[in-house]
Amino acid sequence: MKSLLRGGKALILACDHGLEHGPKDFTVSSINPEYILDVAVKGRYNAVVLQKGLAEKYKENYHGKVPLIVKLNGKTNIPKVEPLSLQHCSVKKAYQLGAVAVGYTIYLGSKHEATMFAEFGKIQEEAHQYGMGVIAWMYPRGEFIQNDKDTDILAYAARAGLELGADFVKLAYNQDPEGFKWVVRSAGKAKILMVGGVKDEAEMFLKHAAEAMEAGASGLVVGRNVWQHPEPLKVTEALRKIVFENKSYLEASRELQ
Ligand code: FBP
Repeated sequence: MKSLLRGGKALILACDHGLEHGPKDFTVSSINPEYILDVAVKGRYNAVVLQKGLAEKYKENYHGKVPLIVKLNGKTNIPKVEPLSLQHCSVKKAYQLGAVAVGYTIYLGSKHEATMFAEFGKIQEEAHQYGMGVIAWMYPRGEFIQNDKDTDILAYAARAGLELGADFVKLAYNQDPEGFKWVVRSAGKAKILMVGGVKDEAEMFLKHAAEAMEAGASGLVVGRNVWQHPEPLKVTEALRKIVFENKSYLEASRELQ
């Protein structure tokens, strides 16, 4: 299987928000996918996450410059219903686009979780046959989830990702360094990647990233906290210090000056 990791760690840039949230996440600059792909290349990210449409139309902006992860499902945030996200891109298509891995969101706890489990199961087997890694976006969501950052529910999400065959489980940091160690432990040999989330004050985001890494995460898949920042490459360098050099968030924060 092609490795996403460098020295056992990964810093991945996500740009699948146009489908998930719509253009409101972007500025006049970042509405152009070329802007974010330029950050992915110049920031030496381990990979960039794209939906099929961007992967096809902007190939010249990433191909041979930064590895590709294709997100195979996705939904909008318009219907206020129990979350369900279904596959819209095949594993074969991701392979033809040159992807090193595929991503798939599972809304753990949703009334529709069984549908996503079944689809993910097929994707996982096919992706491994093609030699591609599999990243499960494990998001506890829906009317039965009271607190999606609860340590027990995140640990459950991590474990479910392992049981379902994910190589990487991407989930939110619960802002509890001790509790997050249990989340990481629950994932066993599946590697935990921290979700970036809604844009935070940069130093606070770096602090949480450093805590998650100290608790045993293998890296981050980050979007808005990088490309919504006016200096995305400075945030990237700070994150590189934390992920690849084990620096403290205070030391890493110097990159922001
Ligand atoms: P961010 O770092 O911007 O949070 O990106 C990670 C991500 O999982 C994206 O891949 C995805 O589009 C988005 O967050 C989903 O966000 P939401 O929390 O609204 O479901």
